[in-house]
Amino acid sequence: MAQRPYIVGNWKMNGNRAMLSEARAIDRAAQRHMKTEVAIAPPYTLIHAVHREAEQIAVGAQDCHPGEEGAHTGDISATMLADAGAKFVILGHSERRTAHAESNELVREKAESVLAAGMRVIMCCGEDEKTRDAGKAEKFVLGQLRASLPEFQNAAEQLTVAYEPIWAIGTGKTATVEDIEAMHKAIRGLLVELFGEEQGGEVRILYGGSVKPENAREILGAAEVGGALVGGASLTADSFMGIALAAG
Ligand code: G2H
Repeated sequence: MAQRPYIVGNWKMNGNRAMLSEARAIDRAAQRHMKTEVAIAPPYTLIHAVHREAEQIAVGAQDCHPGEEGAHTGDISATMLADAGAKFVILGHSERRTAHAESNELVREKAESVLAAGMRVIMCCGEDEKTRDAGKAEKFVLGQLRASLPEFQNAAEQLTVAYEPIWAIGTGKTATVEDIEAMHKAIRGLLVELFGEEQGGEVRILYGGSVKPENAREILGAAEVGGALVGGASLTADSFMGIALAAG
């Protein structure tokens, strides 16, 4: 059965309690537009508050520690996030792979802890501009995914992949529809190889990188694009739901 388009807001390090009004507005709008699955990943400090208020949208986190508990000052475990109401965790975002030197192995360990805590994984992947210019984007992205993905009992339900070319993140640049389709098809091939035709064929593959209401229809209409991971344009209900409405 085909899954609904999935539009996920990644608030990154933005948002305070005043932003809860945007989360409420997103939730109300999502109740009126059930054709699209809508979710937001606010900073840790807002997860429980959004969870308490939201009736329709799911709330998730932007990262977690791979361990369950212990002497890890400043870290948050997957079980703590689930306890706060999170239903999914974004992992392997390029901003974490770069600024926190996260390896594929560490990302895979984190994914295992998210699954053990009963949550879903949104696994990010993407190449930098140098890799694309060298014609090695597909090889790089598939290698990154292969090394970052753990085993899944039910990949179609537990896993979402987000393809985010690094050079398109927060820059206003977007990949061409042809580039997006080519990469998403290559990712689909890998998912089918890893998880079989039925499960691998149903995993949603999101596009991320400067998605906004103005370009959403074109991007979301591309082959194998199952939704979007949205940063800057998810910070207001108006622009975020503009994207969700374009999805379905
Ligand atoms: C890519 C995206 C969300 P933005 O990082 O993950 O952010 O839409 O601001 O490019």
